Amino acid sequence: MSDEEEIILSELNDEELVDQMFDDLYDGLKEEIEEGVNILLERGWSPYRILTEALVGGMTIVGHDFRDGILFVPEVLLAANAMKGGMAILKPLLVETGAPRVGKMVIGTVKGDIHDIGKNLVGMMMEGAGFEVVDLGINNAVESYLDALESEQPDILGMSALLTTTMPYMKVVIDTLVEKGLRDDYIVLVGGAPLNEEFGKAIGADAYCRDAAVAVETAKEFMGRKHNALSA
Ligand code: B1M
Repeated sequence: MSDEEEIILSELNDEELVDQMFDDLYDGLKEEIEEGVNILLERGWSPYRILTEALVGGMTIVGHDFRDGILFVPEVLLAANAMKGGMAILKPLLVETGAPRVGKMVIGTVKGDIHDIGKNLVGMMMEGAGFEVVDLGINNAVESYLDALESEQPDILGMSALLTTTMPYMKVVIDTLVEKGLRDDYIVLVGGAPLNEEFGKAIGADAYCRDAAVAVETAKEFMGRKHNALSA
């Protein structure tokens, strides 16, 4: 195909379209990503499938090339912006309107860390599962979490970190909760690419969540336990 030949997304089959979306995400083409998401929706793909297979799949490729020094921060920012365009279309579809509230979560990315795509995804999926979500955004110091816990009175505190240099800050937050005698008032869930189960245990979190779907399942499980304990 010559460079001048325009690709008509709607003429591609599903597999070709997803491959093209990987390329468009890589190139930071927000409008094309939005169009691709809409086409897949029209073809009956579930919002969750589009999110995981087309968007997260594409972002994984971006991540590899970022790691390998093929892509740099400006390009990755463009890719992130394109991904957010797609996520914005999916968000209302993942959020079941009128679903009974199963719990409330405050979530934020920790101090020193500005990665927010994964956190946003977790927030969206939690809302979709009927949780009320208060998003504190990025770069949260311990005070920001404490203020939100006091004003919002959530069931769950969620923390996200994408850097090996920022993940230890989660322990600072949990230790502060312990010092203030507040630790047992909340279910603390942590997540982010560099974390693992062992780390979650070591810092005193209730659970490490590998991805957004696991975060939802874990949150539901802990809410079930909380309700059982209260009604016992
Ligand atoms: Co950054 N970055 N970045 N970056 N970036 C990573 C994380 C990195 C792994 C890339 C690499 O080298 N391969 C690397 C970290 C290395 C390390 O520490 N081990 C890295 C680096 C080094 C950096 C900078 C230091 C680069 C620089 O400036 N030299 C810098 C740091 C800035 C800072 O934070 N202070 C930086 C900057 C950026 C951008 C701003 C360009 C951009 C962020 C844009 C944004 O978020 N708005 C960016 C991006 C996009 C990435 C990669 C490519 C993609 C992250 C992402 O969005 N993934 C990333 C490489 C990678 O992870 N593959 C990388 C998609 C997302 C859906 O997955 O975030 O893992 P993830 O979330 C998942 C799960 O982890 C989990 O569920 C989510 C959904 O399934 N989860 C939770 C996440 N949070 C949770 C919270 C929960 C539960 C589950 O609470 C209950």
